[in-house]
Amino acid sequence: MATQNIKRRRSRSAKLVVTGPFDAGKTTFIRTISQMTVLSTERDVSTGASTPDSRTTVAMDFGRITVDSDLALHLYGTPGQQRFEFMWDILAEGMLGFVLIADAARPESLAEARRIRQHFVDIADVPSVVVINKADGQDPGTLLEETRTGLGLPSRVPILVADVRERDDVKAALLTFLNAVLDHLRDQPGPSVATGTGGTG
Ligand SMILES: Nc1nc2c(ncn2[C@@H]2O[C@H](COP(=O)(O)OP(=O)(O)O)[C@@H](O)[C@H]2O)c(=O)[nH]1
Ligand SMILES: [Mg+2]
Repeated sequence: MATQNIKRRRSRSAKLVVTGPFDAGKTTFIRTISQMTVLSTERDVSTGASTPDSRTTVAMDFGRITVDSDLALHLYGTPGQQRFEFMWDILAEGMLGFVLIADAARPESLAEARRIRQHFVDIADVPSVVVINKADGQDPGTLLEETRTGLGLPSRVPILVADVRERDDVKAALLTFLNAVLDHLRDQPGPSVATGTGGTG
């Protein structure tokens, strides 16, 4: 049988969590860039007496993008409603990092974005990038400054303005994230000199 080489050629995948406040653009981000049909678990939002007029993700969105022949990014969008917050920890397990989407059309959601960011930072010391969505004509410089301040973002965390409906913008966000991963690896202590202990050969 000539299947051995095929079995050995193992391509890697990495998990990227896409999070942010309700309606910020998480599902759109994943739909814009994913190469496969996005698996979404959206339901109508129940807002008490009013009729449902929008949809929200109740468990997760899942999408996938190939970075090169050896690496695929698996994108997991978090649910927005508080009663599904238990999903955050499940989705965060083993993540390479996360994208936080801020909503420039609703500056009051910044406090919520900050709380969400803190939740993921507490789970793992991983690289992240902040994407400011729905800028729609607002001054980018001001937005970048105010969002960084509002989130209490450390200078090492990159932040950019994007329209997540645009493929090039989402690509730019993912490239910024991957560069942050490289920076993060550079900052880690180098690999210890392995001299055979513990190796299984
Ligand atoms: N004006 C504007 N609307 C956007 C933008 N990105 C997404 N939306 C809209 O915002 C709504 C919520 O987006 P969605 O991706 O479902 O948000 P989620 O709750 O974070 O998953 C949808 O109706 C999108 O079409 C943007 O850049 N500008
Ligand atoms: Mg959603």
